[in-house]
Amino acid sequence: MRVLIRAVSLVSVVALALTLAAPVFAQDAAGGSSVSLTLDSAPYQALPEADGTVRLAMDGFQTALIPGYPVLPVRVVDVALPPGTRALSVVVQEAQSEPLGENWNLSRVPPQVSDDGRIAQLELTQPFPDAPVVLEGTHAVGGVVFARLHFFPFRYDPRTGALTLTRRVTVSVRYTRASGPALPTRRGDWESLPLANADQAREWYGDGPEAQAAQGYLILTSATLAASQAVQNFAAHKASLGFAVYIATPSDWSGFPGAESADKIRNFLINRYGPWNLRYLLIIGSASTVPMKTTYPSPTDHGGNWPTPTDAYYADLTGNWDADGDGYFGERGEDAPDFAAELWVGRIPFDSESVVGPILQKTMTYATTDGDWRRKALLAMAIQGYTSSGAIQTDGGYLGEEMRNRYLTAAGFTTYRLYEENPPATSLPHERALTLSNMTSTWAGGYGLVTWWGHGNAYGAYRRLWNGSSAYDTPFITYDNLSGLDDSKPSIVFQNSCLNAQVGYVNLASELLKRGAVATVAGTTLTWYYLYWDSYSDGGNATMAYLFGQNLAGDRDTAGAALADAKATYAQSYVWFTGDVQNLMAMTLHGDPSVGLWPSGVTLEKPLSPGWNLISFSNLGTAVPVADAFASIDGSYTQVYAYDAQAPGGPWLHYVPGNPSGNTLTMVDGLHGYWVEVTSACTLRFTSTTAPSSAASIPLRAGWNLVAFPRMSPKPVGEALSSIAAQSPLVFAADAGSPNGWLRYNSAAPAWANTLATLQPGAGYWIKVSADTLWTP
Ligand SMILES: [Ca+2]
Ligand SMILES: [Ca+2]
Ligand SMILES: [Ca+2]
Repeated sequence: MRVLIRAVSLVSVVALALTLAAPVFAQDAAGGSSVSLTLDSAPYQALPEADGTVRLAMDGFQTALIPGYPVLPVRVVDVALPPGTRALSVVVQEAQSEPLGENWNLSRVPPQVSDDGRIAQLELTQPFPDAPVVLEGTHAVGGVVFARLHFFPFRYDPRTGALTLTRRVTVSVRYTRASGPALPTRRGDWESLPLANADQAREWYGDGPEAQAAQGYLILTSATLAASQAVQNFAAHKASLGFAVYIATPSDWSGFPGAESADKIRNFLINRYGPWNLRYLLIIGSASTVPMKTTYPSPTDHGGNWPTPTDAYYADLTGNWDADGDGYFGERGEDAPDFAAELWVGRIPFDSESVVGPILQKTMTYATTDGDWRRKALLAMAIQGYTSSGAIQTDGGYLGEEMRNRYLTAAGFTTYRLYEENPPATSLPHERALTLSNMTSTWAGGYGLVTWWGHGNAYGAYRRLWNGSSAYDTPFITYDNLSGLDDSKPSIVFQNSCLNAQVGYVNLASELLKRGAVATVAGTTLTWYYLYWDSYSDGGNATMAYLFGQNLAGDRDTAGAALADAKATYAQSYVWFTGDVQNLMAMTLHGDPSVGLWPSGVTLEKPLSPGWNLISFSNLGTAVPVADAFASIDGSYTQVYAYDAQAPGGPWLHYVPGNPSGNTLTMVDGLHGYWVEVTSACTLRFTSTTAPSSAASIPLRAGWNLVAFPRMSPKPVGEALSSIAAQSPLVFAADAGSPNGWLRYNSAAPAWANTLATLQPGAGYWIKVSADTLWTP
């Protein structure tokens, strides 16, 4: 043991930064094409652990979380491919490798476990990996196609303990034309992807934004519910908030191809994705009315606790979910389900109007009101298990601490922590003991976000306790304990436990939707966690819970987007075992996917003076028709202008109310500024459900741009422009009270020469920059 520790005291051997060469295209002999790229390793450390093993860590790399395997750094690299293609293979062209000696005693990845006692712990017996770069598969968002590669800078031979470092490797990703029609590409689809060759993606797929139709919101339900007042009212509410709303019933999808209803539904969605500009999908109905798709994460065992019903089948419209054609969908390694989602999906799993109606009513109220309680998070974290001697093995409190310390506090959330106090109690700071009565009485106070980690079944979620000689479970929440929750302050919940949304049973997730929650994520089957989890990067279901909260609270995503993005990230970085595929399939959203912790109906009020006013829709995330945006001043305005230096018919786009055929400006968005002429003093009021993200950016062209200020709080102009300081911005704001009608800010001028101090929500601005750039205020 001593010898090994001495042998690994070398640190930071490699000083190369990770860089990616611009992809080079080459026609290969087989007639296909390829993308070439070069991957570099980074400085690494060999860290001695208390048990005498060493843990390899490489800057900017993560760990390949294969349960039981040695800890080996890996980098996941997503590479854009041209439209209409798929990856065939990865070929190593050139590699620079060096041996690092033998007898390395590497640390192991902890086992992954599930509530039914299954333990995943694999044994590595042959050298791994076969090649330094491995093709994981092809993925797509809409028409945007990318290959996913795994770059392993170390190769390990468990027979001798020999370790080899690949300093640099050049590979080509061979691709070919994909069979079948591709989905349409939407501008903006690829920008959110972590692509290694973003410049190439821009060339193939263009860049945004462009004026587009209203976001499509589709409701799938029974014919009876479709005709009900509750669903009709809800559809009208969504339409009033800017969505293009569609309702479909079995007669709409029954004619589509497919062996079973779920396949017909998915083919219907694929058919409607482009024409309806679909983004949100709300299923209203139980799984017997609108079925889930049953998937089989394990390719070798289609029975036991593996079959997993999922709505993820409707979120991804590009993957080949039964690539091997054996009738078992979603098998890891043999099929190609894709968790880069096209649609953000939620389900209200009830069939009667008397149950659905109040849930929809609650959802509508939630969408258009706000309260400080929504920025409060309740973190209820049980201990998951103990060693045979009664020591804590996995304390769920670490999930609460990671959420709190890494994003909740920074996002302005207050937290309340319920952790385990039964001996051996948690060592982590918390407010109160996790018990059933503390959980219900605390939650009754109203929390925007509730996240728990415990064991579970359809009935409840459970603490695991130690009685001195063995472990036993007791609930901290069940569906018989929800009556005290305040349904006027409904939470968005992540139920990180097994079976809380078990299909075919009354279950905790669906009962929460009736009382206590406006939206909730829960497992339709068993889910998996890693023993000793104490960091968000440790993977398993707790990492998915962490990511969901981060998207919801940190990025202000809607619940549907937060789950889709959490799964996309999880699929990118944390799928190393069959249990991970089961986690991705099992975790399902109940509730309207378009609700978020901030009200989706954010209202902008902007007083206007007679004559010309320069305004913007700072609260608008998705384009809406001009008439809708200015509906509140209908009759008081005569015309609207927008300016786009790149517009083909000249830079000025024009809109006159009641003149539909002659207008070159048809939609307004939250990124442009607008000149509006009004005949009398009035106030523009506009409520948007599609608030822009707190990180929304505006592409600027060299020269003049007429833009929005896409934030709902004022910001000092210097701070707001810091992301484009290198492009020497010059800003003008219309101001009737100023001598020449303008306030000015020139980044190159001394402070005394500038009259514009603050950028304001609802105002429009002229900004001149020296080069094309992206402005993140
Ligand atoms: Ca198979
Ligand atoms: Ca299959
Ligand atoms: Ca997809």
